[in-house]
Amino acid sequence: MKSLLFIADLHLSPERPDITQAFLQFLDREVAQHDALYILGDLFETWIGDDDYNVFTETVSGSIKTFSDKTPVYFIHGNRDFLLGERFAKKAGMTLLPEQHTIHIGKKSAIIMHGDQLCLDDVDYQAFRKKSRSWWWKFFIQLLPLSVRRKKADSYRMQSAASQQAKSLEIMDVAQREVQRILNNSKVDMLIHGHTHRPAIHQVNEFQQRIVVGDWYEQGSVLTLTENDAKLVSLPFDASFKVE
Ligand SMILES: [Mn+2]
Repeated sequence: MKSLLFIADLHLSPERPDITQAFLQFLDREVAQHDALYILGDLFETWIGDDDYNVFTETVSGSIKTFSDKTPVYFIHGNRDFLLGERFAKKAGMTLLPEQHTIHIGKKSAIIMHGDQLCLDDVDYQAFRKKSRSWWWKFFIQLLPLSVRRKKADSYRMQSAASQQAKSLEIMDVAQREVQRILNNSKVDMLIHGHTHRPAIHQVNEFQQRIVVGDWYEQGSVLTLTENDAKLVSLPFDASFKVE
């Protein structure tokens, strides 16, 4: 039967080789076992441009390429890696998708996204998001030397960590009214996203579910979707790491 895999929020970085290792093992074991892999954003902890390549990024792109030679890989940008571009995607054999995309599996349909756009109550973040996703902002930022971009990314990460501590959990979670609006307007069976790091399958109403894929901070989180079933598993970073 057709099966699709979904992951999000791996936040890969050279500082956390254990997560990278778990991801590479995951790719190795799941290759050619499913019909597609969807990466729903924040694959990387930071991404300052496709011109910033090194042993770490080459290892990751090479491993995704080996996987995508057998199984298609689709990527939706997260709030950490929205500067990831066609050049890296091509190298990894991934297809970039728009920030909101509808997929079909058998008779079922799902809207997929990173999920940061659902957090409407985080007003400061939404303002930054609007600016930073504009073509002119991306264009000008990529003209800056890598060292300057790196400094900006570091200071943005520190600022956002500090402001997150001051914000309530409700503000940083999805706004239910936005979930309702999207589900009402579309009539899909599922809304699938990451970003909030709160893995769960929510029954929003009689017919529609919201599925949140978890992060990879202390364990892996993988959603396997077939026409009849949605299975969300959390898997430890060790040899037992296997999706059924
Ligand atoms: Mn995110």
